[in-house]
Amino acid sequence: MSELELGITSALAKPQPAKRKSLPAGSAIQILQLHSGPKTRASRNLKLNNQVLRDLVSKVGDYPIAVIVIAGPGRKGKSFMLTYIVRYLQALERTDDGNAGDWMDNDNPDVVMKGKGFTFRNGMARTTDGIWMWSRPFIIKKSKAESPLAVLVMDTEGCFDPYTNEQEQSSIIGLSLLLSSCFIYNDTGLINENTINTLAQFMQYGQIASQSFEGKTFQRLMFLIRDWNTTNEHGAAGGQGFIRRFLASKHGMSEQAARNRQLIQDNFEDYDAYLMPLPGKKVVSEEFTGSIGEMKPEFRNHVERFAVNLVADVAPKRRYA
Ligand SMILES: Nc1nc2c(ncn2[C@@H]2O[C@H](COP(=O)(O)OP(=O)(O)OP(=O)(O)O)[C@@H](O)[C@H]2O)c(=O)[nH]1
Ligand SMILES: [Mg+2]
Repeated sequence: MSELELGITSALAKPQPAKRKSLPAGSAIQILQLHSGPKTRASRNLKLNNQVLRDLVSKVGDYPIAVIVIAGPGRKGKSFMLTYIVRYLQALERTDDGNAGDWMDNDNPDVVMKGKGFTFRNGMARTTDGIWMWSRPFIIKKSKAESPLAVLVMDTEGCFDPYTNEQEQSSIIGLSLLLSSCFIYNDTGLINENTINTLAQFMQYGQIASQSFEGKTFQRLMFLIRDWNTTNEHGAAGGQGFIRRFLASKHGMSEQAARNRQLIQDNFEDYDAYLMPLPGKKVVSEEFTGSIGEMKPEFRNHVERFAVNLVADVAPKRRYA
């Protein structure tokens, strides 16, 4: 078990809640670096920022912890979406009944979001390096009746690009899967077989791990599909149709493809998809500041709904046996 896992799992083993306390705003902070060695073609070295991680875990206190992680190919809006999830969690922290109201601040559509969350940027160059987390948990209540929950948010380097080799990719996806109680897999269009293969490999490890405790190894898988224009149906409703078709074994499919799909279904307690519409020209321009005023209204509405739906279903990370 890595130190990162140990840190989070030992926090998970603590007793249950107390009163909510207010914490400073926080910022994105790197917890795992991938350093290039002298041989540029060799794998980069993994370096865990232990101190940062310890500080972070110490802020969780006695609350149950949920961990939202986003992963997937590079340059597909992962950090941008997490920035809005952070904005929503910050608003939720300010309420006690799970209703964050107009948290996107529709009366002020020009609020710049660049610099207020995880770094997002246009262009071809990779932006997120290694693994980042918000420097503190968000202590939220999903409704008046529910007890507070500490939510950790984690952003990861893009995978499946020419700069991330297989070993690095496995480290990022493996850690993301193991640590998350909600794993968002972010991609555009239809999910390709390479991705399914990679996920399925981890499901096999998961099956071995799950022999030591009851239930499925992984909790929630959310496929977040950007720029969906294959059909007109978007959001969670569109996502349901997508996931049904995507995970079904079809006549003519290779044995491996069918097996991979079964592994995903067998190892996650819950899986879902959300289809995002195109964001509009300004969002993909160099000048994009992240404000809602620059987004196409339909896209803006889906960013809001996605964040709200995701957090509504987020569950505490189950303890490891
Ligand atoms: N086409 C498209 N672009 C988007 C969408 N959401 C955000 N973007 C833009 O995509 C660009 C890249 O966003 P990032 O959040 O930095 O992407 P990333 O996946 O985190 O990139 P890496 O960290 O390099 O892996 C930004 O300019 C965003 O404004 C979307 O749904 N579709
Ligand atoms: Mg990023």
